[in-house]
Amino acid sequence: MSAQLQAKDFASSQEVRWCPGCGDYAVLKSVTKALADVGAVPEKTVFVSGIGCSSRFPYYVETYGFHTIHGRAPAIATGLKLANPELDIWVVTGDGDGLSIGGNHLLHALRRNVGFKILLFNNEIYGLTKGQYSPTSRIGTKSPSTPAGSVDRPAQPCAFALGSGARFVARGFDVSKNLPDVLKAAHAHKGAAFVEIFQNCIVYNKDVFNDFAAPKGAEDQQLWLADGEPMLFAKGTKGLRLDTEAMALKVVDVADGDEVEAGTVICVVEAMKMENEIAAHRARFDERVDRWASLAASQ
Ligand SMILES: Cc1ncc(C[n+]2csc(CCOP(=O)(O)OP(=O)(O)O)c2C)c(N)n1
Ligand code: SF4
Ligand SMILES: [Mg+2]
Repeated sequence: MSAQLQAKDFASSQEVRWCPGCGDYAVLKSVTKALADVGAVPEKTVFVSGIGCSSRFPYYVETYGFHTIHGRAPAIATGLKLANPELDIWVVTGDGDGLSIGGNHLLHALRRNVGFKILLFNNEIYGLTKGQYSPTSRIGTKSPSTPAGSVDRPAQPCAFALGSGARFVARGFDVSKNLPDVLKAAHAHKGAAFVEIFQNCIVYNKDVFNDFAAPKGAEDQQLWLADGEPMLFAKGTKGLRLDTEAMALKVVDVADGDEVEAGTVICVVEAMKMENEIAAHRARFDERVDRWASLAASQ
């Protein structure tokens, strides 16, 4: 029996061409750690990417890989999964690759719930082509293609994934120590698993995520979801409550750690998903039965 592989065994011998200090290095480290932890088999693992700095990823992992066409990684990964369902497939894409030219392909992979993991490296910019604004750039982003500041409202990758029918949607950021666990949870999911990873492009969009990702003080802005746990953050002093009038989450102070009093929302990821689906199906079925019954009665 072969020995358990370590994270270093999943790092390839290729020369890494990302800029020194790019957040992609940290993501690579988390991915190789997650691969080792889940006992990935290199010859059964494939990384498929499109075009962009992030899409250079397959060169740097010691598995099979395809560096494909701009925006088309989900299509190629779909073919791969159909041809060989046994493969463990990871798609790596960027905010430009996945949401500009490849938005359509991403939507259909999620809608069809094809069994691969999709890692969208969101640096809110086109890194490879020298810093043009992307679909996720914030309003006012100055770039070679928006010299006066962008005016378009940014797309929200996780909202896009949810709207496309994704069953597993998660977020992390490049230097987070929790990222390997997020990746392992995605790996454990059977259908399409979507993970948005905030990634610092130190050359063209430096520190845009500092308000929640900087090493100092930013943890007060982070809320790590755990199944069945209340949504608390800032060392348990703040939580999220559902404002039922606005149907939106709002931040509440959790006085003396009493999350029940504060009405903090509980995260029940798996159970909620199933229950919502069953309830929606049942409601639609009941509605149809009622309609048929009243039609029959009126004839
Ligand atoms: C058909 C086609 N159109 C445009 C390009 C130019 N191009 C290459 S990468 C890229 C955007 C990459 O941005 P993103 O996906 O965010 O990756 P990043 O470099 O930021 O990681 C573009 C527009 C291309 N290679 N092919
Ligand atoms: S341009 Fe930005 S995203 Fe690309 S390698 Fe350099 S720092 Fe990373
Ligand atoms: Mg990008």
